[in-house]
Amino acid sequence: MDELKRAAAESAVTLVREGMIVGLGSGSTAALAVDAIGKAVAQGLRIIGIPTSERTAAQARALGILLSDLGEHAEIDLTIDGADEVETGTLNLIKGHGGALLREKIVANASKRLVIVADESKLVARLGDRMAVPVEVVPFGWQVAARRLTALGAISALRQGSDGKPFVSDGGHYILDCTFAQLASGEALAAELDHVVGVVEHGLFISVTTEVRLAGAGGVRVLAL
Ligand code: A5P
Repeated sequence: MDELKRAAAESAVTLVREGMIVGLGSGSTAALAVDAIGKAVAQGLRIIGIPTSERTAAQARALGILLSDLGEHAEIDLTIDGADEVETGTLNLIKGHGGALLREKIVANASKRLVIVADESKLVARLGDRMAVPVEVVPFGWQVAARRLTALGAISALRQGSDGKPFVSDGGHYILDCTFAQLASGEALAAELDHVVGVVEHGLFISVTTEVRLAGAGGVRVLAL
């Protein structure tokens, strides 16, 4: 599995060019892309990275990748990130099982190109087939948001950290992992989640993917609309 992730990640890194502003994704597959960018930087490539999490920022710094932020660079040339699910046909995504969905979505929306790297186990016929939808909520009154999500058909679980306490995102928020018995349309659900008070952001990434580099036994396939 790691070799598939590496193949997808390295294939996407071939798109990185001298002088680019590059969004650096989060999660185990994106981390392999950051490793590969780090190697290229060590060999002289000059790029500026915009990290999507504190963890990725620490990894990138350790590899000598120059970092900046969206205040300095509001437009990103290329972002390479992972996904929890990729929907066949739409290339819509579920992201956020690593807990970085808010910064990932902001960086994705600031990017001219979003290239998703994944092994083929992430490809699904419909979003929600295998994974819950992570929903990031403000800790204050999170139960109110949870009740509204239940009314929308979700079975929600407050994500726990390894210490048994609620997981806290880089932005200081909680995450509710929401399972929907029938998720007819990711797009329609995303529009509903956008209006729940207390929800900061959700892990449905609609119409933002430029291409997916999907690794399987036969090699790396490029999926684009
Ligand atoms: C991080 O918040 C996520 O969106 C990740 O991109 C996603 O969970 C994929 O991670 P893996 O590459 O580790 O499966």
